[in-house]
Formats: sequence, C-alpha cells, structure tokens
Amino acid sequence: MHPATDALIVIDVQNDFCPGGALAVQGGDEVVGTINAAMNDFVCIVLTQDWHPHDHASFAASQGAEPFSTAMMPYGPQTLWPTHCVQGTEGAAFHHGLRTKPAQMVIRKGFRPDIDSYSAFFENDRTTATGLDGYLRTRGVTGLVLAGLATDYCVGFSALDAVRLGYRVTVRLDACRAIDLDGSLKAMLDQMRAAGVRLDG
Ligand code: VGL
Ligand code: ZN
Repeated sequence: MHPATDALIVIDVQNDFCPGGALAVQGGDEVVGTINAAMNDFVCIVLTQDWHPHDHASFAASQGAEPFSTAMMPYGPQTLWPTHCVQGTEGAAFHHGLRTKPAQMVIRKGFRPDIDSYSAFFENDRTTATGLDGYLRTRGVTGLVLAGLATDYCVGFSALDAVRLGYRVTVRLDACRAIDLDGSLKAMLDQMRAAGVRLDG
C-alpha cells in the first residue's frame, strides 16, 4: 500500500485510444488489468479523460489537413489528430474494463475549442491550468504514479509538468502504451529521464 501522500493518475484509458478506436494505440487495452490491480495500492486515485468538442482545433478535419501533419497554433506547433474523444461519444468513454468506482476525481481536458491539452496539469500553451495541481495539493499529495495512454503524449507531458510542479514522479511503463510518431517515444523517454522521472516496469 502506498501512503496517502501518493496518488495514482490514470491517463486517458478511453475507447478511442484502444484497438478499434479513432486514435488507437497499439496494445492500448493491455494496460487495463495492470491499472485495475494498481488501484488497490492507492488511497488517492484520479482518472483523466480527453474531452474534445466535435470541431476541436487539434483535429485534422477541422483544419482541412491530413491526420498526423503539423499545424502552427498561436501557442506553437501542434500535431493534427484524427477526430477522437468527442465529448459524450462512446469513443470518449473509459474502456469498459477499467475500474472507475475507486477513482475520486475525473479531470477532463482538451475541452477548449482552440487549444489542445496533452498534460493533465496544463494545456498545450503550458500556462492554462486544468486544476489538478490544486486538487492534489489540497489533498496533501506529493508523489505521483502515472499510467495509461499514451506514453509519448499525455502520460509524458503530464509527467514532465508534474516534475516542474515539484512532485516526485514515477511512470509505470508496464501500464502504458505509446503512439510512437516519428521517434516520439524515444524522445519522450529521454526527456523524462533527464527531468528526473522514475521509469518503472
Ligand atoms: C492523446 C493525442 C491526442 C493522448 C490525446 O492521450 O496521449 N494523444 N489527444
Ligand atoms: Zn486528444
């Protein structure tokens, strides 16, 4: 059992990131059993949910561009994704095998039409807060264990922001799967190691 000062943060284990989904991550559904088991070891459990309007700026279709191309946004370069995790759709729902009852907080992100949010803490402008930091601080949490989808995007950006905010951070690689676009997995693993994220599993 982890002390109450540690939280398990489960990132985006949603149908669209699992096989058959709109932005399927290879083996995405394989993380479910490991994450369900890990929930037994934590007092504080948070789920995140990618939660976009249907015409979100990060969607290739909204920009008349090819999926996986890059667009310049006011906040910097942004990968354009296939339409995914649209609010209220089955694709945005949690994988049906994921235990959701033990979670005390669900943080939704990416709901502002013009800005994407990979990290559970800050949107892609790196300054608009999601509120998760305040929630964890007021619960006295100082250590985080991250798992979910995808290693090289939402898990990785969350881990880097968490270190920046002063948390001790572990990423459970055995409970994560990656998109791996143009070497993005190796780049993110290198960045996480350099930032002091503990890579486990
Ligand atoms: C994610 C790309 C777009 C993720 C979310 O959960 O890693 N990746 N939206
Ligand atoms: Zn998204």
